Amino acid sequence: SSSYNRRVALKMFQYYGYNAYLSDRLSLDRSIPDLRPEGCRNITYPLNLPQVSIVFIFVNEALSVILRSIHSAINRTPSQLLKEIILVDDNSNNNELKEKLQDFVSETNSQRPGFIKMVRHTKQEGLIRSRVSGWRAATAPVVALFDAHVEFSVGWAEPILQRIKEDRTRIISPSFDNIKYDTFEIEEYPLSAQGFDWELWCRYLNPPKSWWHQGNRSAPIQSPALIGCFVVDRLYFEEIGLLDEGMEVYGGENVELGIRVWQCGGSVEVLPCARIAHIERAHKPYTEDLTSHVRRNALRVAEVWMDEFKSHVYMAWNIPVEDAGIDIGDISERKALRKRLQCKTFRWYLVNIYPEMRMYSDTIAYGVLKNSLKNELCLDQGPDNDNVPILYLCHGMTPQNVYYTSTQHLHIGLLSPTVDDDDNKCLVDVNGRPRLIECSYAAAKRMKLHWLFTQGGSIQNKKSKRCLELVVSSDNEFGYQLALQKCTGQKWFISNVLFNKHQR
Ligand SMILES: [Mn+2]
Repeated sequence: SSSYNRRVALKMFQYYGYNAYLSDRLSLDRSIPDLRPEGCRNITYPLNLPQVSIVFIFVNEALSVILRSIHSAINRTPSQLLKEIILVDDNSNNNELKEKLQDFVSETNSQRPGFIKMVRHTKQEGLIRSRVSGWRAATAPVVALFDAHVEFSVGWAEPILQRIKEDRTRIISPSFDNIKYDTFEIEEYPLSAQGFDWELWCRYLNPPKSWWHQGNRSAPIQSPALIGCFVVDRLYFEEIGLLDEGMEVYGGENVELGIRVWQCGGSVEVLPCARIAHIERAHKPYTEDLTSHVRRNALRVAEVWMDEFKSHVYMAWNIPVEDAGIDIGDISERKALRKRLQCKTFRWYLVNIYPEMRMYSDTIAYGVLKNSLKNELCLDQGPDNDNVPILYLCHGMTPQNVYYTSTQHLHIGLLSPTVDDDDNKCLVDVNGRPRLIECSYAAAKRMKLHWLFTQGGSIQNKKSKRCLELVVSSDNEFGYQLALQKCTGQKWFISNVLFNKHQR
């Protein structure tokens, strides 16, 4: 019955993070729209391009989704260029990935011996070591490392293989479109470079101005980092240090690779003519708490690669730079790698490769901000669409992030990662009321956004002389509300004070 089918479909959705019930009913050989920009279709490529091994990694993925990834790889890669397909099963526990997948592999290999290789982990190693396992099994001169929930667009391989043939130190990402997790329709994404924020979550970026100025939509887009799937010269990948295998589960490895390749003499680019559709799952299958793994991996990147900017990562995660209480594992090998490759500084990388990244070097204190009158309450940005800061029970998540700068600004909430999204909120005295206003706007309008504050002291507006204080309020569920008033000597404490040597 249809209500039975709906229940099955819902269960499958909850398990996989996409509509696997629908996927099981779609053709494995379906075509997807050709979304390449103008100019890509009439490029001719040399006949002697290097061969590629395509690696698909997965854990508890729907069989039909894996098979569609494989079918589309075979259907849309010129057969003389596709040497082999490598499947890395990161210790999945769903049964259809055992016998049924093995049957498919055996049948394919009976016609083309050794064409599909199967690597199975006997314990879960996470996405990062899974990609490296796939690379280890690969034998073609070029390796493409992908998730197993993708569909290749026509002509995806040739432009990538040509760019790598020209220069083996280029690491290439295709341009991504989205396969909608509920309907499996293809959604076109705008052409983008790939970067990250200060927590080191990856994000799409508007391509650099120089690219727009060329006026050629098929030209490679220089990219600060990688979203996660990429194509690389097999031996160069080893020379440059593979991925950081000391990272666990998920996240950060793509950012680390991008930073490392640039700092150590290679480059990263996204090719508009190579397009791949990818399912952005509603949730990921690895673990309940991805965030703690992403954070740990991010701290490894900060400690090995970011020099004096490592504090930015700690600030973004709102944890102390010293004694954060997070075991990031052994990083001595990665530090030795950096030394051996004689890599450039992170400052060089920021200035030359990722100028869109916003620097916060003027931050002198950060964390949650508490008043000694009521220790369990924290300053909080309040409801999203409001500009009124509030007091709320301390939870230490993004809405309670506070940053105090040497320019005497108090930023509340998320730090904008790039210079393009100019939406940092500053605490401002607006007619005697505390308000949150975009810092750049408040500065341009010469509003009262400068505050005098030292640890354990008052927070006093430099111009109005009013202090940010707590006043008793019976309407408020916590018994207090924020006010700007004549200073009575209330004391404020912020979790982390940076002793910045430029400060003195
Ligand atoms: Mn994915």
